[in-house]
Amino acid sequence: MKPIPDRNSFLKYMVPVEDARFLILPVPYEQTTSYGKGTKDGPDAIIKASRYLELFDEDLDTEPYLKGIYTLAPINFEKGSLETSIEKIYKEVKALPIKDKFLISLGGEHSITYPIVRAYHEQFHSMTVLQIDAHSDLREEYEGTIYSHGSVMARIKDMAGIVQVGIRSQTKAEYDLIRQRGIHTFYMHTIRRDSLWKEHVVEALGDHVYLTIDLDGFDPSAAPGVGTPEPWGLSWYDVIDLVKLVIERRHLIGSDIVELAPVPLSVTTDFLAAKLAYKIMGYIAAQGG
Ligand SMILES: [Mn+2]
Repeated sequence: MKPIPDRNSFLKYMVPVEDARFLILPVPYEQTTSYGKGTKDGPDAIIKASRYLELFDEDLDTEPYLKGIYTLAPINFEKGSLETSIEKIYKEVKALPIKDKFLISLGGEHSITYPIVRAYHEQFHSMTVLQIDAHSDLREEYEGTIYSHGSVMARIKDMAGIVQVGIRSQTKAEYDLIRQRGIHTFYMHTIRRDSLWKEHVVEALGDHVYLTIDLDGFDPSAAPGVGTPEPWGLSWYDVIDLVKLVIERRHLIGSDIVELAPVPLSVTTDFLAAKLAYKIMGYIAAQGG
């Protein structure tokens, strides 16, 4: 089925949902951000930027959108408790055909990953969550709630294995927890000294991998539009080469891109996030997926 123009969809094209290989789910959720605000505007900014991307991928020599992309309606968060919103994300993702299609969820703050992973865990049972991030997000609770963006991986650690990449900011308690629980954390200070770090990351992954990308894992020069930037992060090619290797060697089952807080008059991060989503689709399409 040839994709038809639709100006509100990712890349300006869509196919009927039954023909789509890829689903895009906007999750404009923001309730617990700590410093910079604006992640609720992230999904819309990514979809807007995506309309200006080239459909052709010169590295892969393909037009991945021909596999079919369907952009879902944004999740609608009415006023309610954190628990109600988290439950809503879980129910919406659980109702999607996540085993047959590849879902990319667009945040929103990082808290959204916990209910999404919960829905995946019910379908796939054994899985590893690969987290690209500057922060460990392993605090038992943060600013009075266990559903904070700063606690998201603490919620996930009892459901799935965790492999963290790009970490360069954490508490002593998080540092100790990583050692107690055998969590694989690839710190930025070791990545920059280890030319084989991507291989080591892949070796730490199980067969089924869910990928969560907090955009602050990137260096702030590449992705300035985040709420809590940290110096010296991953480059564009660090991230996409890792993602490519993971897709070649493991089963990538789903992904999210979170924490975009659009900056007025700068669309750098919006375009990076949109292209990242399209690269993920391209690598999956290149594997025949
Ligand atoms: Mn982070």
